[in-house]
Amino acid sequence: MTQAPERYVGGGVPRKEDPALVTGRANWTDNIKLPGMLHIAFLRSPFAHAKITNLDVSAALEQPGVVAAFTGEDLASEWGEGAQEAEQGPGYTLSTGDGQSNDAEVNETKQPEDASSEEISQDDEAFSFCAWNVTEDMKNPTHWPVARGEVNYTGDAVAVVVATDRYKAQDALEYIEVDYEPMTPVVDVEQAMEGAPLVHEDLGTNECFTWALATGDIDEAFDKADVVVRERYVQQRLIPNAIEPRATLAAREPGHGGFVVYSATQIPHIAKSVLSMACGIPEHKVRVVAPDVGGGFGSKLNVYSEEAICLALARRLGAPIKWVEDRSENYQATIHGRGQVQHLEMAADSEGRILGLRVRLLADMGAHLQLLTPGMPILSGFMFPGVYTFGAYDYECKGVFTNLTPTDAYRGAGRPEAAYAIERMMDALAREVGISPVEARRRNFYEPFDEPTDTPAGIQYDSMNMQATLDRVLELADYDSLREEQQRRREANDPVQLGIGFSTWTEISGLAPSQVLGGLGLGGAGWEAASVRILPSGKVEVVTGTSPHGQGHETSWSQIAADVIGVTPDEVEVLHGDTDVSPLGRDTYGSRSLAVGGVAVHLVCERVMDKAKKIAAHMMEAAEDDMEFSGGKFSVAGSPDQSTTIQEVAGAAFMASNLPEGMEPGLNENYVFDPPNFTFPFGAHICVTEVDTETGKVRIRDYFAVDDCGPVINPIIVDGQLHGGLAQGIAQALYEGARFDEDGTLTTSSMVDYMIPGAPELPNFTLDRTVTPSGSNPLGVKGVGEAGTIGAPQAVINSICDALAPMGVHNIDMPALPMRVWQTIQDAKGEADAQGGVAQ
Ligand code: MCN
Repeated sequence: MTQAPERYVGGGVPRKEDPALVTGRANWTDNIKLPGMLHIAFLRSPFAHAKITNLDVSAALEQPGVVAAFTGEDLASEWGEGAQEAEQGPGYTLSTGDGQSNDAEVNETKQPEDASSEEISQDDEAFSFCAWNVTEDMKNPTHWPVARGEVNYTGDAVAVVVATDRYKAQDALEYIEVDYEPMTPVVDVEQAMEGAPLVHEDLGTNECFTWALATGDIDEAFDKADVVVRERYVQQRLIPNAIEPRATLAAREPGHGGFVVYSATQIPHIAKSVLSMACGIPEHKVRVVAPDVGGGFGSKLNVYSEEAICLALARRLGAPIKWVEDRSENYQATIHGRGQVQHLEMAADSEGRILGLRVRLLADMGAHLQLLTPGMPILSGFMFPGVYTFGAYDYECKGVFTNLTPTDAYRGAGRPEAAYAIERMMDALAREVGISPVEARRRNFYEPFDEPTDTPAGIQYDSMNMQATLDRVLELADYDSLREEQQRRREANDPVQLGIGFSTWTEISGLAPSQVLGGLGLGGAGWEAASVRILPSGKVEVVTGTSPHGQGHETSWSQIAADVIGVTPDEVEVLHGDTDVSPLGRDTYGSRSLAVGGVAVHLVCERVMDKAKKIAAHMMEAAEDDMEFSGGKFSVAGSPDQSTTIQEVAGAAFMASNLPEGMEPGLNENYVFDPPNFTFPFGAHICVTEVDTETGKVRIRDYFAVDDCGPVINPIIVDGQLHGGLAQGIAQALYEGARFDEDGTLTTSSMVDYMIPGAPELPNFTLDRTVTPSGSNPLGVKGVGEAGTIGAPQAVINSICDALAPMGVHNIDMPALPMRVWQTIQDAKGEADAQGGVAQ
């Protein structure tokens, strides 16, 4: 036994997860091989919008190693409640071989000769993976896992081939005969709302929903305003790039009577419910396992057609079915993030105090609604007021269908969009009123508070002290000398100008409470569960409902448990990611895991220690109230030499031969925590750029970030989360953006065309923190997983605009690639010339 120090929480405990991850010992979904396993590949639509006039998979069936091939019509009976009756398996003989993928015997699977787009029967159920009904009249088009009759975006699955290995399945796709009748695609949200062709003709509109939120008297605010600022911002679509693409393996569980689905998912618990409904398999017969998952960034906070197809085919063919996405499929058929056109109007007095904010927003849903698609602009809606308090807010968003890849949660999920817009507006306001960006912000901050405080968006922030984070970042950056340097360069007409950009931001994290989420129409609770077992030896097993895929929960939760139980983090094993092992959970997203799941771990450990204390008191023949616990030992107050260790208590609890009268043996407890409010991390960032006015090239010279996520469990992990998050935020500002041509074809369809920055493109980050505890949970913690991504883009763009302000440049759309920056400078020069100005 190692002597435990008093506290591990707050200490830089190295991540337990890393040795396996960096030495090739991780267990990715694609590493899992089951006997008789078959592989599937998808034929995907090259058209953004087309009718399928002919589809024949029979030639593919003749190809070597091909076991079966299916169209959407063939699989129609697999979905929804009635699907059980469709069970046909096993239509395939399992090999008793060595478990390799290409050793199976091939059965003939009879296919219809021509499975083209016939009329979809009236009796067919509507089908969708979407769990967020943001309004009662929201339009939710039927979303078949494999298209039936019509394709709605490039990458829509048209047919699926099953073969003995992945390459044979892929090769056979070429033999599928398919004819399309192209239809005019809708590739732009504004065009979609202006009577463009319809994405789904049966809906009669491209509008998915209108959602509104209003507080205060917005008309009065604008009537009284001395200053009105109006801007239009575009949030370009982003493509999530987890290191591990999606992957799924579904199989019958031997002896279990049910199915197991291994999936590279962030949400095994949610996937279990959704897949059970999608395939009509009773929930208790579906087990979902998330093995090691190579990142997700929100893109694996989803239940995808491909997962449901693997499960349905495992049932239909009686064989394990594996699918591993390739990178081009990832680009086309995994969700995209962002995609908003934002119109903002801000009313302020002559001193720059905000009176009201009006936001009108079009949010690109893409062709179908994925799990949470419509909820993204709703999350934005709560966050546009940012860290500023004012009297009137008027928000309206419209979800809009386009013939593009569906959108959904991508790191930040609705909050980066809002933080970007309000922070760009603050700079616009400062310019209009003639005050500095720092002063414009300070005049509108909340006074520091640590009790729930109403916001213009009708929610309550938990705690905030923006003044302290802003002061600290100004100090860290040596702000005055930066401005002096900027002035020198301006006076010297330096072709490389210095920009100083601010972002003072907050976000909504720690997703719970269930009651609020339910009130917003989300079909899913927000609590989190934890269990603890102190084993007879005193070693500890913690079971969590969170599902880490890079965030280091095994380390953080060990620290939390170790502190309460008085052991070392190495003596704690954290179990997760398997619905049989951790049956209760709401998974990992929305920077919720610590503030809900980590807190549940803390609370369950306290609960088990209450019992341990009773046992220790009984063992020491002392009153429970006199017991003290420190350094892993119970002692009686006033006699510290008389003690019993937690390990001795654990042994006694297990042996159960000397327990207090009527006490249940063992040291095992459960806890489900549903917090009273969200948590609202905040921060102040300064981005220092050097902008080459001759080439448009932007270099981030320094990036200073002072973040506040309440007390920190593990500073190494928090810094890592911030580094990754900042990189993604900077990527949106400077490099990344999905582009489609007018036919709806993705032109940034590979990593060659879609620029993901690496270390050479990124600065050294200078980080610091303030600590303002949250009242939403007993640890006072707030989330940090998305902080950098939410804080960064506006700091970068504000910085570039600041550098170019003397040339009359006030806005640059993201990504600020050199060509775009250069062109913006040329346009500003042209305008200045036209007005007889003196732009340099
Ligand atoms: N933490 C801490 N102290 C705090 C806050 C957090 O020590 N005050 C630690 C936590 O203990 C945890 C980590 O920071 O180990 C992140 O915690 P939290 O902020 O609760 O976020 P989640 O664990 O819920 O992670 C989700 C978040 C999201 S929404 C995305 S997207 C994202 C992210 O995490 N995707 C990631 N970080 C990622 N990191 C990796 N490597 N890969 C992804 O896909």
